[in-house]
Amino acid sequence: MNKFFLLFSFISFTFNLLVSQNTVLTKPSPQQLRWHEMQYYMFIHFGVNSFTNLEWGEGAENPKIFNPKNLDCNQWARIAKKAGMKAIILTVKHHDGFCLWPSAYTEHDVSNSNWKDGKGDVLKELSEACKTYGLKLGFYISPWDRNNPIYGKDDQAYNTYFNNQLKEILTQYGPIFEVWFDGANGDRENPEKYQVYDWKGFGQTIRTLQPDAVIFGAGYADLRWVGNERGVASETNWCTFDSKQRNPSEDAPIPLLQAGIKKGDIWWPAETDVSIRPGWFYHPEEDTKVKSADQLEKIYFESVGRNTNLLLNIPIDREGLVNAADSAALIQLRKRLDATFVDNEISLNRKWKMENNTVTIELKENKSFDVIALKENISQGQMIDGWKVEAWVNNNWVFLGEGTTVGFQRWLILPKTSATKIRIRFIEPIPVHQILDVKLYLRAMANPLLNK
Ligand code: FUL
Repeated sequence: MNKFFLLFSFISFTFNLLVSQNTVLTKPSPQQLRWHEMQYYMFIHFGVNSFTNLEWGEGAENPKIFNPKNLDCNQWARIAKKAGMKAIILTVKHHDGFCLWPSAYTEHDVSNSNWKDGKGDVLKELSEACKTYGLKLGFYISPWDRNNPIYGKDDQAYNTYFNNQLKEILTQYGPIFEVWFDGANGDRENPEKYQVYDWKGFGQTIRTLQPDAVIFGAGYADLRWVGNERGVASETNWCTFDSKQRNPSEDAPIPLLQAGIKKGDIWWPAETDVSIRPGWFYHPEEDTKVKSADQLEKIYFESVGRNTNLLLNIPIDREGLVNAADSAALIQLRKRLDATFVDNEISLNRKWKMENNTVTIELKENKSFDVIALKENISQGQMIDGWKVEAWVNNNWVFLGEGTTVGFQRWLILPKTSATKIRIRFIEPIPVHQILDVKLYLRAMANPLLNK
């Protein structure tokens, strides 16, 4: 009787533990899960600033100055595709309020520019180019608008204006995968221009008209900012966050944006954004300041390899084209990544088991490697909090490196090692099915910025 009771208690305790572990874990929405797969896509900053050499336009620019005589969105999309990117996000309206599509709600747009005698629509041309090249399309739209005279004077009227513009873009250009809300606002401290946004209303418009889209940044977003514009995600990076720390109108504290919050009650993963040049918009004097393949590879490792997606900005020049220096750097990066992650993958025996929180993996033959890539089954939530890698060398387990979180994907650079077996020791118990994938690679090209 006693034994049965003990056995029963043990089974019910284990069952409850499993159920509670499973139910407390916050999980991504299907839209977020699809977004995690995107990994790498192009940001494009383009507008009146491209012609005035400014980063933040004042809103008083004459729309006529916008005249990219050789604009070719197919060139942008062709380069993005060749670079291995999955999508393009265009700044359809930056802080200056100038719209790259002909909006029925303002005169401050392409229809009053000299480009194509006011008959052009950049967003339309880009949406067609993206379709041709099999890329997804997203847009950046700045809520802060320095052109619109009612901004900050009549909250409701401006919110209606902004909402109407969202409706135009969300209904006339096909599927949108991401809406990017910029939190920047140079008038935040100016009581004359203090605008209270209707974040709930904007969110509803997006959910209703494009239910598959994810929202970045401000408002009730699906994705959080990574906390810097340098292209570096934190080594410890939880996809979860505490809903009480997410304020729709203000950035959460930077350290929290960087690391996320373990076992938070909302899935709010980080997206990394950075420009290939010092500025976001095109400035001719920056043609010689395009990031090198070494710098870009470091950024890629520290974003895509640290559980975020990389949104890499390529400014469009005054002709309406991606500059040759930028496209050359993008293609060099692609070649380098493929040489490592396509050509230099080390085959592993896939029948691995978890014993004592440790997974041991045999290599199909003795091979050299210097990168380990782990993936976690995030459809069930994020759990892994610490791990160490060891290799079987000269009949001994030799420590190679360690990490904290994994999430969708984590790459760790290791000392170059030849071995027939590796093992990963997890600090906290995790079910074996939480580890989705383990891969080893040998980096094809030396990069002084990436060596430990
Ligand atoms: C910032 C903006 O102020 C910059 O101009 C740029 O658009 C960047 C991506 O976001 O908040």
